[in-house]
Amino acid sequence: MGGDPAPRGDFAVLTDADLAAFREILGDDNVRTDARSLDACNEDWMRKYRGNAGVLLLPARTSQVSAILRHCNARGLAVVPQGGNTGLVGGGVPVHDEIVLGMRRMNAVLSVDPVAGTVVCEAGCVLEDLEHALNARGMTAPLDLGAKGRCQIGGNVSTNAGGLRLVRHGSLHGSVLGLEVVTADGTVLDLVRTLRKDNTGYDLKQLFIGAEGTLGVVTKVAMLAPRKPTGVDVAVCAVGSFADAVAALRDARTKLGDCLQAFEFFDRASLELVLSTLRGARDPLPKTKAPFYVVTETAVFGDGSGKGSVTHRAARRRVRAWVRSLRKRGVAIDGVVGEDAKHASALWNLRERISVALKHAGAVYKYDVSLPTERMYDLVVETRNRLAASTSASTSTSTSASTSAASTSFDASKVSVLGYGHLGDGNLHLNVSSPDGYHPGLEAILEPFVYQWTAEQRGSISAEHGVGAMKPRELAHSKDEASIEAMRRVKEVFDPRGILNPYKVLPPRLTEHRSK
Ligand code: FAD
Ligand code: 2HG
Ligand code: ZN
Repeated sequence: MGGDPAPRGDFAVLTDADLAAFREILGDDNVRTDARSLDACNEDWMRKYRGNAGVLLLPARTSQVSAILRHCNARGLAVVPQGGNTGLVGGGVPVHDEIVLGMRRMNAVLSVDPVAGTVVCEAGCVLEDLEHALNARGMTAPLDLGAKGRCQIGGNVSTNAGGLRLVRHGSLHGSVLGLEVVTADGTVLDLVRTLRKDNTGYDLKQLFIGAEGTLGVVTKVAMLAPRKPTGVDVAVCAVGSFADAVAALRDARTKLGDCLQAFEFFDRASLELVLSTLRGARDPLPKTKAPFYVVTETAVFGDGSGKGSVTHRAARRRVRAWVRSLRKRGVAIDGVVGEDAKHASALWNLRERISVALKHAGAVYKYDVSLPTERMYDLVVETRNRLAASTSASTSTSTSASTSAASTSFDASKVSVLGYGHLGDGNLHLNVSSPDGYHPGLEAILEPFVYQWTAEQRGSISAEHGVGAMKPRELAHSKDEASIEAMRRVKEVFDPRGILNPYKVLPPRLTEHRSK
């Protein structure tokens, strides 16, 4: 969990006068202090991080966000912006008693332009609701993730969420065209534009994409909304090694080319967990017990009547032929292509719902890393080896740091190490599932090992989930000190009193460490 939580900063404590000021801005109903509201906003999706906020504020307009921040900044009250609270690094919940600013009432889709292929919406719009609104106009959102039923566009932008179709759409740094942001003192930055081209100096919006609520509160988002495919095909192939999974990716890039929307993988341990945990999940290839599986999604556009356009039926034939050719050349052991939308969605679920299956299985240590594609799975193997070594060492008399921690008693035989992720993006999700709960001995085996190993490969310790409360003290594994210092100076520009999402993203300065 990245060690002990950061000590509380020198922020003001919430008073009745503050609550009265918030009621003046929002009305009584939207200043929540009841146990139910506070429980829900104080704890994260994984139930790993828990804060102690005394109030949840629910603004409905940018002017209200601005008035709230103006008050908090003047008073020195810390604030954590919260979207759908599906984040996986503890960024969206308080660490201590920060005020929670929930964005769910700001959920309108403001405009859709099918000709330009753009959409403008409020930050609290749930991704799936936006997707439905766009689908009705023959369009789609430029990202998709397993949390779509709950996560919000503002949260997606603030984490620079990657998701399942980054292979097609690229990152939000490219898809977001404009933002409206309220900075710490209540200043509203109107950066909402739907222009494709706008070279008028510094591209300020980029700073807020992936800032995890530490620089400002995102209130509106303008982004690209590509054409919705007229048909998609999902295939799952069983492969005999991770090298074959990479070979299949290489092959897909050349043979499926522009149609490729997603290229994902999961290992046997992930499949078994999903099959044993989620109701209705079925082995896609029951005759094969493969160590790895790859999932592809391909899209077809148009109805086949235009020049160069193909029908969905022809596109599906092409995918089937590709899967056959992988088998013939020994790259894949077996493969299946979704017969219809229901079958395709069942295949996707095997990959998309691994996180949900893990949640059912108990506590989980999550590592979300970018690595050179060929070496991605080595981290999973090395983590398993390390765990196995610590188990055997803990029964002997060894006194190494990790061993002595481990021997303080967690049952390593119950711990499982899973590897899956966005193979097409070089993004591994290493998950270590511990049915008996979080344990300092287990954590000592995993950290800082995972971060150091990733840094040695010049990878990133956060590919897509962000830094949050989990990794500020690990940031130096992916950024040099000069870059971290530049980030601190940017923070001072937009939030000089440091009230916005303190304890997240930026590591404390060494002097701050010493003085505490
Ligand atoms: P929250 O969790 O509420 O907040 C996340 C961060 O953004 C916090 O730091 C918060 O302070 C800040 N924030 C939220 N809203 C605002 C705002 N309006 N203005 C400023 N700051 C704000 N992530 C991926 O990248 N790819 C995936 O494939 C993926 N799959 C997931 C699957 C599941 C089942 C789950 C539970 C999570 C998954 N995630 C994934 C992680 C998570 O869904 C994303 O990080 C998502 O973008 C978070 O959105 P949210 O609205 O829930 O934000
Ligand atoms: C995914 O790709 C998400 O499924 C979640 O990013 C990954 O839970 C995780 O580790
Ligand atoms: Zn992911």
